[in-house]
Amino acid sequence: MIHLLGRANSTNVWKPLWVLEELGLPYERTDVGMEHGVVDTPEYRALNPNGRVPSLRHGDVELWESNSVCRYLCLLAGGDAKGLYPTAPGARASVDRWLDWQLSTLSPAERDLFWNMVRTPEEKRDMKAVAAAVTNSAKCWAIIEDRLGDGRPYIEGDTLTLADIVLGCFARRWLGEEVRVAGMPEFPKLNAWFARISERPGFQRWVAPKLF
Ligand SMILES: N[C@@H](CCC(=O)N[C@@H](CS)C(=O)NCC(=O)O)C(=O)O
Repeated sequence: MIHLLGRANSTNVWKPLWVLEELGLPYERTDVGMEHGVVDTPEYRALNPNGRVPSLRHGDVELWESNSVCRYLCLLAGGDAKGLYPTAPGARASVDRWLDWQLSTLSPAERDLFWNMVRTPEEKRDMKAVAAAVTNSAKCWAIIEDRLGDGRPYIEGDTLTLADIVLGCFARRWLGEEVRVAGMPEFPKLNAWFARISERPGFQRWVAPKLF
C-alpha cells in the first residue's frame, strides 16, 4: 500500500494527493507536520532528514520532495500515467521543466504572500514582504498567462499533466480569497485555466478547502 505522510493543509502534500486521485491508486495518509508534530522524531528524520512534508513509503521505497513523489506515482501507474506524464522525451521534459520552475522560481517568489496572509496573525504581518511577493509572483503568473495565450486549455496542450497539478496547487494560493491584497493584477487566461482544473475531483477533495 502507498503510504503518504503529510498534513492535508500543506500545498506540497496536495500535489501527490491530487495525483493519487487522478490515477485512482489506493493509498493511506497520516497527518504529520506543523500542528501534528512527528517530523522532529528520530523515526521520521530517518525517513526524511529535512523534517518536512510530504514523505512517501511504498514497499522498500522511501521518498521525499513532493515533485519527485508525484513523478514516482506516475511511474508506478505506468505508461503515460493517464496522460499526466507523457512518455515522449520532449513532452516529458517539457512537463518536468514546470515542476522545476515551481520549485526554483515560483515558490520563492510567492512564499511571503502565503505565510503572511494565511499563517501569520494580522498584527504581525510584514506587509512590505507581502507587496514584494505580489510583485514577484505576478511576474511568474504573467509567464503562465503568456503560455496559455495561444488558447491551449492546459499548460502542456490539450490534456491535464503533472504541470497543471503542481502549478494548480500554487494558483489556488495566489487566487484564493485568503490572500487577496491590493496590487494583484488580473490574468484572464490564468483564471479560465484555473476554473477548468478546479473541476477535477482530486482538486475538489484536497486543494479547494479553505486555506489554514
Ligand atoms: N521542496 C519540498 C518542500 C517541503 C516543505 O517545505 N513542506 C512544508 C509544507 S508545504 C513543511 O514541511 N512544513 C513544515 C511542517 O509541515 O511541519 C517539497 O516540495 O516537498
